[in-house]
Amino acid sequence: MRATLARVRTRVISGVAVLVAGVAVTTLPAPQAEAAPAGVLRTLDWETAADRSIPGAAPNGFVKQWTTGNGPDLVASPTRDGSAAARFQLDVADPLVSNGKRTEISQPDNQALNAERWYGFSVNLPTSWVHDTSAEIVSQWHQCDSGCPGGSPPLALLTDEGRWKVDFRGQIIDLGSYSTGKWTDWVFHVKWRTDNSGLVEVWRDGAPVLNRAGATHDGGPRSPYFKFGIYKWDWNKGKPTSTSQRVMYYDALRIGDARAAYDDVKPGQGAAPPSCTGQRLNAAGASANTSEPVNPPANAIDGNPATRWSGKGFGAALIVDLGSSRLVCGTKVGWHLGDQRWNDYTVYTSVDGVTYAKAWEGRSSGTTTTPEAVQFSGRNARYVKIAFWQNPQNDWASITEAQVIG
Ligand SMILES: [Ca+2]
Ligand SMILES: [Ca+2]
Repeated sequence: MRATLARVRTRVISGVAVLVAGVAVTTLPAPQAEAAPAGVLRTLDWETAADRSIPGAAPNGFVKQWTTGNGPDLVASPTRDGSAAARFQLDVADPLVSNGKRTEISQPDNQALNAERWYGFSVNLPTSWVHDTSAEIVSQWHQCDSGCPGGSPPLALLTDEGRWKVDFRGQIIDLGSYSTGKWTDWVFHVKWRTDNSGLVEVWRDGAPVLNRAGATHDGGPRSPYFKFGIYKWDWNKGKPTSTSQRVMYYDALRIGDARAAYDDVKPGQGAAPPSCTGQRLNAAGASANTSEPVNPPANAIDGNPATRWSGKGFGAALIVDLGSSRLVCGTKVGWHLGDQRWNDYTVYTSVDGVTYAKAWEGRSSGTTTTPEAVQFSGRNARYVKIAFWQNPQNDWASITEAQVIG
């Protein structure tokens, strides 16, 4: 019986091109086939072409709750599994969606009464997820909309004051500090009941962190439905906050029913995420904040060691555009007269070309004109900026070739 219930997902042969932010095109590797065990009602790990509907539309079986033009995007890095994950962004200036500041993907309000459900998913809060005086929800279970008591969601996973917290029917349960720049795995097991037969169990990174028996919601003709993404209620009415933007990643969602077990929905079941390859990534273009007209930025990515970009002064910077976000793990930079003088420089990476993070800082050898490799921890980036500070001979940055390494 269990075998007949198992659903084998469609094998997809080719990769799929995805419109990102209405401009850039990301080409992700080909999705792989997966078999879902009995009891797993839905897997959403963005590894099938059918599920790669964002940012335009919600995946099949879900509802869109984001502002057009600023919804969840697909990214190739970081991923919890396979070759894609969802990136959620919410800005303080975003318009209200469903009466709130939110970027969420929601189940429809059609969940069966007294349902038993397993929810497995993984959340990656990047290093930009700094402490804020204002909390935010990253997953929530909302009471049904019609004929229901209303009010706050009976269950929510949130970040507040640098900590993971669960809001269970108005009781805030502190689960300890959160870590950024890594995936955190979550499994929630809920028996949606209004009497003592209810249950909430929660695991973080495989360890049990919460177990509460008793009623799990306040009633109504249906069980609560699941939503995930970013919801920041203090932004609804302009309450004080110390951030203006939140970005996070989400992957490996599995929703199971009473036939499922922990292992059926836990994250980490899919293919391994991409790792650093050491291979050069193709550049789509180059720009700079200052350039000598005869030595333009494009000369630094033309593959010709005899041509160069030159920019004058402390902070002269070359920016290599990869065309789409990729896993970036290093650079190779060749300096004009690099065998005669060293150069101090900093490598920054950026997803959007606006906000940059430092990836590496140091000094070239001064002993070679061959591009010299530097490595840093892999991160998702479309833009790589090489900022020059000084050399011992003059105040010119002169780069013959700038390569970005995956
Ligand atoms: Ca994935
Ligand atoms: Ca060149």
